[in-house]
Amino acid sequence: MGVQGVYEAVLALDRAAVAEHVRAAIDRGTDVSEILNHGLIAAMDEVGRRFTDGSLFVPEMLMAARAMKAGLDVVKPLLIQGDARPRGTVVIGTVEGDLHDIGKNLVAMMLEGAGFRVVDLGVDVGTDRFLAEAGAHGADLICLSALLTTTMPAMEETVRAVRERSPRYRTMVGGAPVTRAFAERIGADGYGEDAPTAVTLARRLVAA
Ligand code: B1M
Repeated sequence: MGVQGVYEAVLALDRAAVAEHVRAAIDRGTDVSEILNHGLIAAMDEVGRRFTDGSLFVPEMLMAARAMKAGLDVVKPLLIQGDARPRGTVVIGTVEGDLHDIGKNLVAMMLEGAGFRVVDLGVDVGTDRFLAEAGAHGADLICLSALLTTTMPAMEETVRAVRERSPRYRTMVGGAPVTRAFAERIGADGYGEDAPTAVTLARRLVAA
């Protein structure tokens, strides 16, 4: 079954089976990025397609998210066992009005694995909280995730406020509806297309 089993277990909304298939794939030596991209993330894309065409509803989307999280919990130790040198402090959160956190959690795990100290503020985080926590933790970088087109303005507002009120912090943005062009237009310092890209970019932004 392999990665296909992971994919199918997410679509079956079966948390225990997802964890089991991910564990089995790891034991067989399957690359973690293969498990993520072709198993877990591909399944969530299919969930999104089914939601759009009306064959699946919010409760199922939530169950799929829980199933995906069960899989992420299994791969997490592999994602964070990398580089132990402290590279800087990152404050990360999903922007105000937005409750999606799977992609943000994945980015946070990979940043941690790359040696960053990560302060995860969770979801529905407003501008003032981003700034207060960045100050309290001596952050180098503020990372903002948005999954809804309707919360992209909140991202824009936070990035603008950081530039105006605390320009010493770098900002990185990402999430499914966010594009490089949008990131540039709102004045973010970087755009992470996916979690590995976000890590490469965070290294560059913190070193700059
Ligand atoms: Co929602 N939802 N959802 N949802 N949901 C989407 C985003 C949607 C595209 C589904 C669809 O219609 N096809 C759609 C948005 C449409 C739009 O904006 N135009 C949508 C909608 C409409 C909604 C509601 C409004 C539904 C409703 O209530 N009627 C509602 C909104 C609630 C709210 O936030 N206020 C809602 C609710 C939910 C659930 C709570 C049920 C659940 C979230 C559970 C959770 O996160 N804990 C959910 C889910 C699961 C999804 C889909 C199916 C999957 C998202 C996901 O986890 N993907 C999603 C469809 C889809 O995206 N295909 C959908 C996997 C994850 C690994 O990918 O988050 O993109 P992603 O992260 C990637 C990259 O984007 C990037 O790296 C990650 C790894 O590669 N990345 C960054 C992300 N953040 C980054 C930050 C960075 C850098 C890279 O730097 C800082």
